[in-house]
Parts: sequence; structure tokens; C-alpha cells
Amino acid sequence: MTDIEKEAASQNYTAENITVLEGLEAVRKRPAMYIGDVNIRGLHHLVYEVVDNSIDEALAGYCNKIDVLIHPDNSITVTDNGRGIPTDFHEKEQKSALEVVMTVLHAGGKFDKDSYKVSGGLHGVGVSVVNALSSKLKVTILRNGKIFEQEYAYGKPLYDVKVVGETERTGTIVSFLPDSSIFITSRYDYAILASRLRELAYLNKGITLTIHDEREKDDSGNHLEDVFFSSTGLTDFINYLDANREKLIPEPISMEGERSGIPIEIAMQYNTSFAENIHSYVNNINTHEGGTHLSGFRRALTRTLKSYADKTGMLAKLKFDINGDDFREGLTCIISVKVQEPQFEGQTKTKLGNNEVMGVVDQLASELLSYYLEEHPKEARTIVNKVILAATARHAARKARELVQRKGVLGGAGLPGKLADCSESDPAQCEIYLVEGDSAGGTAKQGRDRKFQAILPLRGKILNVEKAMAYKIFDSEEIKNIFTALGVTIGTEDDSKALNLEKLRYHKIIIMTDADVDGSHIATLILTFFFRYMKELIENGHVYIATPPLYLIKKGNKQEYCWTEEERIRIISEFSGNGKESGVHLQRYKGLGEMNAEQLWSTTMDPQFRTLRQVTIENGTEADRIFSMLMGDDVPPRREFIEKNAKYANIDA
Ligand code: 0RA
Repeated sequence: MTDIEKEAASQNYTAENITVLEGLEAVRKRPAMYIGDVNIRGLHHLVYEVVDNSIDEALAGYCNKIDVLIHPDNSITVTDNGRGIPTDFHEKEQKSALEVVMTVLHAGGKFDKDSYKVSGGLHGVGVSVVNALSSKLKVTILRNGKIFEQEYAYGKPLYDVKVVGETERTGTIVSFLPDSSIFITSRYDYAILASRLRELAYLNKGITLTIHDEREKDDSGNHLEDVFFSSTGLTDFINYLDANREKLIPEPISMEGERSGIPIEIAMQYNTSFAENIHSYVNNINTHEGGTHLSGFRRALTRTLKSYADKTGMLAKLKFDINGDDFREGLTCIISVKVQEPQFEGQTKTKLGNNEVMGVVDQLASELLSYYLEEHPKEARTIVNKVILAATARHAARKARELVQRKGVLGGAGLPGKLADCSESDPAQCEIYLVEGDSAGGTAKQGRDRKFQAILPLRGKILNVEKAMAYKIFDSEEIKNIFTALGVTIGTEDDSKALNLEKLRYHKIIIMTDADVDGSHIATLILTFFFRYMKELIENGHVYIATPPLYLIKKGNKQEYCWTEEERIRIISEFSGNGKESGVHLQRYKGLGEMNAEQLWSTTMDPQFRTLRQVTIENGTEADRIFSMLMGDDVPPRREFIEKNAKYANIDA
């Protein structure tokens, strides 16, 4: 039952009341309640909602192809080859079943109780929500030899369902144009949609998902398009995520089965890195905050590997104990479960709460992993040796950390000497600028508002945490300074690497680097460090990037700053007037150091005028892959990524 249905049931409302209680007007009044927000995320959510319905049809076994088209006007068409939404007359509602599905909230699954419906939680609000939030929507159904059609505006039908032709095929085609009076942005991002479709192809093997962008052509004159299909699912997913890591065993370990009616799929691989990369999904939704499925797996992994290692005597010589973290260092893993009535909890409602799931995942994973270890003794030894290495390194890390703590560097005893702190004590009001270089740091110290702005200069390139063992990060002066200044600690001893955010001393952490290649490299290094060791900071929206201007243009006593090439061209032509360019002076800012304190304040630090870019994780799984690529050893894919994204990141032109 949905919350609304539960509420209705508890008050003795009948099904009819529900539709009265909640019509599509409610969706238009409070769209964020249904799709999260009315910004980029919500806009893309509309597509996910329609695609999810087609995925459900595929999981029921009736559909294997889903196509997404982005049209030049940023409208979207989603086509599937399923059975087609039923179009027969619905007695109770006195209209076509299709119209009911498209115009009544939560009506999607009502015709087919037995069908395997897994949508729910974040998605699964129903295609009627998409209809309500579209200025135009057209649905075409291929079914029973006929082609049916109905169109809507703002969720209201423009005519009754009509037959417009004949066909031998079956399927559902939904085209919609998001209502521009509701959404703040209207432009679809190809990369965001493509990465979601890729993810869905890996999570649901055997389905072909395609995307085609009619808006722009690439350098060779073709429209962007991609076809995603995986026959092995999670195994392919792991190989994709680990493409830039060195794997320890030839093929990922694949575990799959159903327990108590819950389909469970797990694939895992160990690599030579030191990061833990476990991604969990419930009904195709990324459960960023984990939950019972993840706990079940972690328990099974620790217990099963430990017992194998004990049994084979590999731990006999070890002088210290092994803990849960050691089993997950260098592990890339995907867990995907399908749960009929998921309970989502946590701050972002991405934590699975269903208790029954923990035991079944534990059971299946223990059973299949033990079996694997018995069958693959060579791989099993490799894995256990990696775990022993991790434990040894952790032991060394503890020693290093204790040393550091004794000196009072970590743990809040003293703040770093280089930190120029602010006077305000309420963290919610405070900001810290992490500034590239001592000289720009000095300028920032002079230019800042010392009441709420703190400055921490960082010298040169910080440690590449992607390549360093965990204990190394405590050797790095710059990283220790960041930890200490922020006031947060990470628990590495117990089973959780969770960050203690309560002690966070600044709610805005702003990375300020030069607007050149080195600067963006340093920003990426800092972000990688946050992503690997302080992900919660990013997830809770605390991390920002400052945007210093690229140019200063002067003429006489007029001057203006520019942040983009377009602005530069526009302002130069404004200043030149009648084609007279003489007297127009252009200064290119190569580094922060070229600005004086007043300029840095007014362009980049003054809350009234500055632009901060908030760092978000749109797709955690994809972000993980990109960081491993950007920071890894393999140069060609990194160059390719940077060249592909150069349009957006062209800051050293
Ligand atoms: C309800 C019942 C049936 C199919 C569907 C909905 C359905 C919905 C969507 C949404 C997008 N694509 C879809 N494909 C099918 C089953 C009808 C039957 O028994 O034939």
C-alpha cells in the first residue's frame, strides 16, 4: 500500500475517495512532492518515470526493447515493445482504461494485480504524474491489431481514445513536453539520461535500451546516440566500473538466486586499489544510504571469507586481528534486489528498511560465496592475501594515526597554523575557502570577510588518494590540515567509515583554484579526497567550487569582469561602440594571484556577487568510475574524457 492508500484505509475511505482526494491538480500544485524537485533532477525524473513503467513490463517478461528520443524542442519520446497499456472500456470509471492510467494518480498497476511490479519508492509514482507536469503529452498504443491514440494538455485529455490505424505489433509510445511554467530548466542533459539507461541495462540483463538525441550533431555530423545491452548484467557492470583498475581475479564472482520470493543478484571483484566501492540497488533505485540488503551482504562476506581463511590456516601467522573493513578494501561490488513493498528510510530516503531482506541476502551470499571459494582455490588465496595486506596496512595506519593524534594534530586539539579562522562560531554561518597556493591564500586572507570566512591555503598538489593506501593520507600535511580545520573525524577502527558531521566547523566548503589546467587538477584531487573519505560532505551539499573571472575589460573608467568567452565578446563589442576598439583593455586572469584582495573579494568571495557551483553526485556509481579513471594510471581514457568534456571545462583556452 502507498502512504496515501494506507491513510485512506485507516479512515475507511474507499478506492473512489482516493482519486477524489488526490487528483492531478495536487501534482501540479506541489510537484516536488512527487518528483523531488522542479530543477534538473525533477526534469530528468519524468523520463525515468516513463522508462520505469516499460522496465516493469520487461520484468514481467513481455518487453525487451526501450527507446528514448530527445527531440529538438526538448520533448521526449519513450517507446517500448511490451503488451501496450490496456485500452478496453473501464466500467467503473466510464472511460478507456488507458485514460484512467494516464489521468488517475497511482492507477498504473490496478489492472494486473499479478504482474511483477517492482517500481516504488522514489520512482513509481505513475505516468499520470508525468502527464500532469507536461504541457503536451501524446500516448500511442499498439495492441489487438490496432493503433490507439490520446493526447493531453496539462494532464487533461483533449479527446477520447481513438483508433488511428492498424498494426501487427504491440507496444506503448509516450511523447511529452515538460511544462515550462513548472520546471526551472527545460534542457535535457544527454549524459545524465544515457548514464541512467546504461545503469538500467546492467541492472536488467537482456533488455536493449537506446537513446538518440535529435538536437545536436557531433564533430562528424552525427546525432549522439547509444545502445545499451548486457547479457550478463552485473558482471558486465563490474567490468565497466573497474575498467581503469587492475583486477585481482580473472572474472567477477557472480551470485544470483531467489529467496522467499526476493530476487537477489550480486557481483564482486577485487582490485589493487584501496577504496571500497559497493553500490546497492533496490528495484533499480540506487540505495546510496545502504540498508538491510547491504548489511546482509557485508555480514556474509566477512563471515564467509574469515571462515575460509581460518580453515585453510592462512591466518595462523597473523599477529593482529582482521576486521570488516579489511574484507572490503579494493572491493568493487554491486548488490541488486527486487522487493515488492520496499520501505525506504534515511535522510534521502535511499536506505532499505525491510528487515526480512537482511537474512535472505546473508544466506544466499554465504552459500554461493563458500561454494565459489571451494571451487576456485587459487582465486580464494589471492583474495585472502589481499585481505591480510589490508589488515597489515590498517595496523600501520593506526600506528601512524596514533602518532599524529599524540602530537595533537588530529582530533581538534589545535587548528592548523596556516588556517585563518573566522570569528563567527555558528557553523551554519561559516565558510572555509581551500585556496591553491600560499600567495593566493594571502590575498584571500586580506580580501575576505573575517566574520564568517576562513581561509586555508593548500600548497601545490595534494596527495592523489586514489593511488595511496589509507594510512598514507595521514602522512600528508595538506590532508591533515583539511581534516583538522573542518573538525570532522572518520572512524577507521570500527566497522563504519561514516563521517562525524556534527562537529563540522563550516557548512560551506569552497574550493578556490586558478582557472587553468593545474588549478582544475588540484580541484579534482581535492574532490577525489572528499569523494573517497568524506562523501557525506558532498551528499549533504556542503562542497562548492568558486568561480574566479577569466577576464577584466576596461575602457576609461568603465570596467567589467567576464566569466565566459561569450561574455568577453559581448562586453568588448559593447565597450567598443561604433567599431572603435581602441582604448579597450583586456586582462586575462591566469591565476588567482593576479587579482588584488579587493578584486578577489568582489568577484569571487562576496556572497552578493559571486557564483558558487555546488558539487553534487548525480549518479554515485558513475561518479566512482569517473574518479577512478581521472586519478588512475591509465592516461588515454583520462585524456579522452577531458577532451570530450572540454566544451564544459574549457578553462585554459
Ligand atoms: C497495465 C496492464 C498491462 C500492461 C501495462 C499496464 C503496461 C504499462 C506500460 C507503461 C509503459 N509501457 C507499458 N506497457 C504495459 C497488462 C495488459 C495485458 O494483460 O495485456
